Amino acid sequence: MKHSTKVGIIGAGPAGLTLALLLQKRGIDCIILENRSRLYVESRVRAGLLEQNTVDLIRELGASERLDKEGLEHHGVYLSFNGVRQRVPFKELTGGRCITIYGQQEVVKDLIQANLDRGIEILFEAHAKHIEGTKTDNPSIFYQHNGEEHELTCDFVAGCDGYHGIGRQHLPKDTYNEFRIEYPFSWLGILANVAPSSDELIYAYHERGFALHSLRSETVSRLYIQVENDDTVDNWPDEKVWEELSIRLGTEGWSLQSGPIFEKSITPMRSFMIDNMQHGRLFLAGDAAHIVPPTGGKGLNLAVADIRFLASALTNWYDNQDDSLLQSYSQDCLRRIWRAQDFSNFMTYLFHKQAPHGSFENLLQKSKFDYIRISKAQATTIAENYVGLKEI
Ligand code: FAS
Ligand code: PHB
Repeated sequence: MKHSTKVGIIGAGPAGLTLALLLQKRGIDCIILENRSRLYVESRVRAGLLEQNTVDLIRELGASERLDKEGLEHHGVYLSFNGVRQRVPFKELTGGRCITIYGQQEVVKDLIQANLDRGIEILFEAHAKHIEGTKTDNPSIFYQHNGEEHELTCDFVAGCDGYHGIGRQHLPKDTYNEFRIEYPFSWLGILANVAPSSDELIYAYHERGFALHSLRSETVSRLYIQVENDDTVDNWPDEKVWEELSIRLGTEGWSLQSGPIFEKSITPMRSFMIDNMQHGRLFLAGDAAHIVPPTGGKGLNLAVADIRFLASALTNWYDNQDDSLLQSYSQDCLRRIWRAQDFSNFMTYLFHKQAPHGSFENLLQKSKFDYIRISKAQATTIAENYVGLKEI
């Protein structure tokens, strides 16, 4: 079947779903092609930290009813180094900006429901196979759905299809530079039915390795452990997970509550990006163009930040036949992407075990940690990057 729309969106993750809602709000038709089922994308456990900008956008889109009810607004974060814990009061240091803890799968559920309620077409289990004509005025996405081949012709293609999608593959190699760090460690992430042992997140360096205490609700905790890249969840029975977390997160006068773990997965840590996110009528957004190590809690938030620029650029083109924002799209996004890459890399090197305990490199880590405690300027730097800069 051949059909058409104004903007063809590949991917129903945070990027694709927010783009569709912003376009619909401005009267621009679009269709989302998503290769997984609705159930799959709504149950995929990933991020959990929403920056102020992201919460503001979801509210602006009128899709924040559950988020406002169930999201956990945080005003500070704990940083720990070998059992010494300090708190960074980011609300106080940033003039009131906060983060909200709310699982990415909940965000995706809310955004999908909002898209469907507003009549936006999302084709689930529709696998985009290739894109043609991006240097013409009507590119096409060729996709497979219900065992049949289809063609979606559009004015623009939005590659919101993540790190493993086809969007980035469509960019000619000589149109961008690629930057990459593959870190020598991964994260074992768990979800457990146990009340959080801390009211705010705890990022901890320990000589045995990094650990992060996050949460999802008053009864569900989300925690992470630094593991080797070749480690597997089979090596981590619940008892061992809780014992290791308790050691790495421990501090005087505090104890970690344990409980039944119902989700366990290992995610590699990488920094990745390209310095051009467009080719003709194809525009990339989110993980399709960049990956940050989750230590800064930036992945989902960067995806949404790209979309703000892309939606404005497309609106400007349809409303005023002005392509200036489309031309500057990549450069506009890259300012925030570089900032998020730097902060995520800083937090990753600060909190992960990479050098022998007591080595010069390790003592430099400790010096960075101590500096946050004694310097309001450095604490403010951490705070404003963590909650996300309002403008950049
Ligand atoms: P997404 O990957 O979310 O969405 C892309 C969508 O495109 C997917 O639904 C995919 O099925 C679809 N797609 C791909 N190819 C397609 C094709 N050919 N045709 C049709 N559809 C196609 N970030 C954090 O901040 N904190 C975390 O703790 C964290 N943990 C993560 C754990 C894992 C395992 C992963 C993979 C990522 C994690 N992230 C984390 C990053 C994550 O939250 C991303 O930044 C966020 O999902 C980016 O959103 P999108 O750009 O929309 O990409
Ligand atoms: C999470 O709650 O999943 C989370 C929070 C902060 C991070 C990474 C993940 O930096």
